[in-house]
Amino acid sequence: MKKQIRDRLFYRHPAPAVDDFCPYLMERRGWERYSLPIGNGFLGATVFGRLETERIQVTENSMFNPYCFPKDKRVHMCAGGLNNLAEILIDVNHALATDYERSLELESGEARVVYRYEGVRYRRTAFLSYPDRVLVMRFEADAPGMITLTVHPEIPFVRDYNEAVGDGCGKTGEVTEQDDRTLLLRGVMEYFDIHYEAQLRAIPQGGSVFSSHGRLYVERADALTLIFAAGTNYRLAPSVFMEKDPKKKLAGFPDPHDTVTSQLNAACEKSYEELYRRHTEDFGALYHRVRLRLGGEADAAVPTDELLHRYQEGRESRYLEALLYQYGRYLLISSSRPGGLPANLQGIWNCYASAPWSSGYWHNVNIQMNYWPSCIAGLPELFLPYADYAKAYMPQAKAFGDAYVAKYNPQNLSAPGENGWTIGTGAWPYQISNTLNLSHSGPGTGAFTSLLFWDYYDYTRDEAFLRDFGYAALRDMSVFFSKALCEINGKFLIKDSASPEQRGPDGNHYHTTGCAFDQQMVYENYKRTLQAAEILGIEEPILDVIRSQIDRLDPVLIGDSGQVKEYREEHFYGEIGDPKHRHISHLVGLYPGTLISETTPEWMAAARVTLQGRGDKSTGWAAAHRLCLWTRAKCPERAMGMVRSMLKNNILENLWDTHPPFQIDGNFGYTAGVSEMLLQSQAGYLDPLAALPAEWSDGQVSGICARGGFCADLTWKSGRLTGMHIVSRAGGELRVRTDEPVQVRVNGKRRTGLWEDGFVSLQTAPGDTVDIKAKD
Ligand code: FUC
Repeated sequence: MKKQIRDRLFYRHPAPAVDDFCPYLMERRGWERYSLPIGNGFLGATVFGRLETERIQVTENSMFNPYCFPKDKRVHMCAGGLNNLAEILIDVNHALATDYERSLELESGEARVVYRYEGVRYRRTAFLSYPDRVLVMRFEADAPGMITLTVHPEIPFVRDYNEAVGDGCGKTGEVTEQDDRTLLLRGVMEYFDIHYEAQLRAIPQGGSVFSSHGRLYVERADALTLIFAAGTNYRLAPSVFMEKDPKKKLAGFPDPHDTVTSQLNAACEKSYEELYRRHTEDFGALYHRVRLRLGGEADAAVPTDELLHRYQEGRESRYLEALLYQYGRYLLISSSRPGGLPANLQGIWNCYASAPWSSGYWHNVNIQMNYWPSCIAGLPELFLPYADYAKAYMPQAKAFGDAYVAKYNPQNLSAPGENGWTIGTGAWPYQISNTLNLSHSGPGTGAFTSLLFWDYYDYTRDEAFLRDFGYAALRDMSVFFSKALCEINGKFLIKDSASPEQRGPDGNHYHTTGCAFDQQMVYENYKRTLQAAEILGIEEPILDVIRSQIDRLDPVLIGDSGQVKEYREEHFYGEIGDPKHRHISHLVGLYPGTLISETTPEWMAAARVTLQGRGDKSTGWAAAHRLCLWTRAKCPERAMGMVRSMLKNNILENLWDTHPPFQIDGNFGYTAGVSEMLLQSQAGYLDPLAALPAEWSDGQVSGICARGGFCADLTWKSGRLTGMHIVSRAGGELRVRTDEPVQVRVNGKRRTGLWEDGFVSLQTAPGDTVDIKAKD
């Protein structure tokens, strides 16, 4: 039997030390390039695999200061934002080890280090357990009594430089001994009065342990388990967003001590083997839903950094392309779990005092991109943290809706809370921004967001979600637009409107009326609201307003270059703004929206002109967006060009995507785009191998999902679909595009007459399986 390869990243050397602790500069080489991330949606950790002093850096996503432009010019571009919780340093003193390997095991969610030192084989394993909510670090050796080490965790950025600036963003923190084997890390982030706590316990097998001066000394153990639990007094609740006084946002929420203590104690009652089993079962159940093989598996034997460098020199690797796909899924499983906060701009990993762009939730493309792969790549429930976040900020977003309508269209103002909701670009666990004073992105950002709720429903057909939250979110966004649109010459247009981050000739952000981004997003939201109302059997007055406005939005206008116009007033491509801008917001109706498709061939042709004009050369997430767009535009070789370009230009040695700096949106956008190269379903049917490039002529994917609640396995050879196995989870009509006639089996039984004019069509019941096979 062929040896099963494992999806893993591995290296023959520890993460090199390159100015790891420099808080002022966005130092990019050390932490973000070489450390390996693990996470459980509550905590993230990066593992360095070092031999002298191991470094495991831990992030907790509620440890925030406000985002602000610093008075201190030494800070890169912003101060505040997400803060580093802890650096767990472990003196091992094995500098002269041999046979070294460190790895990130994607299938089981663990970071491993193995090596030989003075004839003894050592092995370290670290994972962040979702079921047990703890970080587990295990040290083993193949000879007894060989584990001797010192653990000395640090709380970074205490006496923060911000204090000197006087902005109230101080951080206190102290490491003390709780008992002879447990350390306590406690402190306060002063601005939002965040109380944080972590406990770290050593459980040696054999040997001894004692604590002193904030350190744990382990001597001559046969094996050692370190267990780390952490939390803050943060709770995701509407009051956090509504409360204006930063010091009162968390008022009344319990100190984390009791929860952290019980999490630690509960984990310590379990054996290491049990903790490991519970973690790997949980992680693997999500990870194994999708499998992708594009060939080139011999490359699995090459260290990841070497494979990447080879690729960058022109020796491409189908294996690496598939691995990067799975890595996006791995990162989502690690950074976005029900009950936790959503994945931020860096997922759940940050070593700085001032994270790049504060590790915020940026709503003019970044946060949406984070969740684009969730449903199609078989991880729909990992989107729920964002839905929970939205539920919590909704009262504030509605208050912003009231303020917007009162300011710009007072004649349309209804009672407070009845003007719909709106959200600006910047958002964090403690506040969201409004659309009141237009800066660089129009109010379409709100519908860019609500589309996520529709897509979650459309893939899962989770009607309870639609009934309980999705519909209200879509409807209330429509209510907002119905009050915000201005009737101008028979059209309904957003005014003032802005295509994200574009600037006009004066160098300022360009403000206009009815730009394509805003109009397309209004259209998408209106359309989804009507569809959702029909599904739920709802009829209410707002639906008539939508019906009267939806055909007068001009969401797509074609210009003199044959392009989709970014602005109504533009004639030729690129006439206004930067023609090569990283944002490509006038194509949101192509992806993630569905307004521009093969059923609108003129618009589709215009979208290609625009994509061509924008150019493929771009930064991290923007390259990923181009990948998604070329894929929807059904240009497989252009999509492949973006796959190649991302691996050559935007991927770091640990396979994180860089903008620069590291932003995780690019990783997620890559996974979303590659998924759609293999299967699309936005046009009312499944389109297998929708944008399959020649380079991927043979392959297989299993567990990839489609709208309508379908899940599919695909096999193809020489660019031709040879087999497809579909499970209908929700029942309903199934249509599959296959240009050639095929054989069809439903629940194992041969059925004829289902293929006609390039489509297999049939009604399915929940649980039905459909097998489609090419005729030989
Ligand atoms: C958007 C982008 C920037 C950056 C930031 C986090 O504003 O335009 O390039 O990615 O988000």
